[in-house]
Amino acid sequence: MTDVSRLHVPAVPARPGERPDFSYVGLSPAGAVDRPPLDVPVAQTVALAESLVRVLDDDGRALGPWAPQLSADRLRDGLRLMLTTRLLDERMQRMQRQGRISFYVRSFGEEAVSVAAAMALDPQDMLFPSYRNQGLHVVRGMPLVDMMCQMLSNTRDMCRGRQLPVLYHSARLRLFSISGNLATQYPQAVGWAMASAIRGESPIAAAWLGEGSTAEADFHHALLFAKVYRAPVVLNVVNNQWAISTFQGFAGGEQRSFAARGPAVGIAGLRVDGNDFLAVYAATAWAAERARCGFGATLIEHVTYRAGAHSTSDDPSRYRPRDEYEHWPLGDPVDRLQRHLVALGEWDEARHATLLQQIEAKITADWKEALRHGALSEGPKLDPALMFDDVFETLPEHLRQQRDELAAELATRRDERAAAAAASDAAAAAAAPPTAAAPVGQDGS
Ligand SMILES: Cc1ncc(C[n+]2csc(CCOP(=O)(O)OP(=O)(O)O)c2C)c(N)n1
Ligand SMILES: [Mg+2]
Repeated sequence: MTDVSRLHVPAVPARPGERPDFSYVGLSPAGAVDRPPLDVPVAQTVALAESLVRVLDDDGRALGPWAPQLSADRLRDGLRLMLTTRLLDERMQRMQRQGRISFYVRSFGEEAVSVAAAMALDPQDMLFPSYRNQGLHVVRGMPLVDMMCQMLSNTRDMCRGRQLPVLYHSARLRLFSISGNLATQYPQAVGWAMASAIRGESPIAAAWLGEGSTAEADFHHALLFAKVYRAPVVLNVVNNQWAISTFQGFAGGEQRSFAARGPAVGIAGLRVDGNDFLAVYAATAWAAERARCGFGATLIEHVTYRAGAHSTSDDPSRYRPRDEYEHWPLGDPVDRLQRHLVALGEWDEARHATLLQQIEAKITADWKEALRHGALSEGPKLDPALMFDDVFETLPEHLRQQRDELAAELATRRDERAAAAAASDAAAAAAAPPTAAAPVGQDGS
């Protein structure tokens, strides 16, 4: 008999030292899920939201109705962009450990979620990323130097030192500024999409958040507005199984998928293998086309795994088995696309090794260039007075006072430094041995 007075607490599948257990992840074989027409009634997407759209099988073959028709060049682009994202990620993680940048968030293991989606969308579409979507910026062509300068908070930082590392933006590339406050990008994306529809324009919006962030009220408000106004938006939930140390079951992932929340409120839902480049590409293209045709929003759940720590401030060995990623049933997104290209006869080990070398060399050169604009402990520094700019058209009196006080303080410090430098120069000159022009003894001493 069930004890109704007992509170249900979702069980974590495995803690440190225990055997990883992913039996809770519902899988479908590659190619098994139907691809409905774009005008499919929302209620008929319930099954799609509970199954798993997969294209690539374990042998690297592309199967079934979702397999997108992509040229070998396009597939190689996808591989190059995912590898660029991954190697940048590895380098920045190391730079944080060396104390060169203050903080970093990796997207390791989740590269396909961002890279394939950005490639499937139109360059005019407006993207509202989370902090774990580096691949979106890489695909849109944000210079790696710009991303690095943002992480260094240096003189070329687009955020002028006002944001945590990884919260980049680019109005030109249509990449909305990333907020550290979870889920704010969802209502912003829906509002942007509504505005695009009101103006009769074709660009759509796309937003990403983690499964843990679906607990935020912003997620629910956004879904309601998107449903009511059939906003042209693609809403992505990246289910990487963890929200810092909190397992996806606590975010509501038990029994029903996150994608099922779409049809629950009247939005099409799709659950997709997030480590399958081709499946993410096809699902995004389908949802984008639906939105552009006026059939409304789609909620896509990308099933993936956060292969690294939450951030450089986290130690996952405290709360999950160390070898969990090795047991993840959906494999590694980069390996899987590579295997597909090899199976097609369009890639080999030698080309792969050359590509890795080229990307590493570019990252090294870009990092050197970024450092010229300043680092945490050396090089040019941002002017602290910048903190008063860009918020108010006319600076309020109390802030004007603070700015003046800061200017006076900085001037005093500059004078003190100059005086100290002059004093030390004079002391050095006094202690210096006589020059060749005045050898010892020649002046009578
Ligand atoms: C409104 C808000 N609440 C809490 C936090 C602290 N916080 C930062 S990231 C995070 C976990 C988010 O997990 P998830 O949404 O699954 O995204 P993931 O990090 O896995 O990509 C939390 C709780 C925050 N930044 N903002
Ligand atoms: Mg998560």
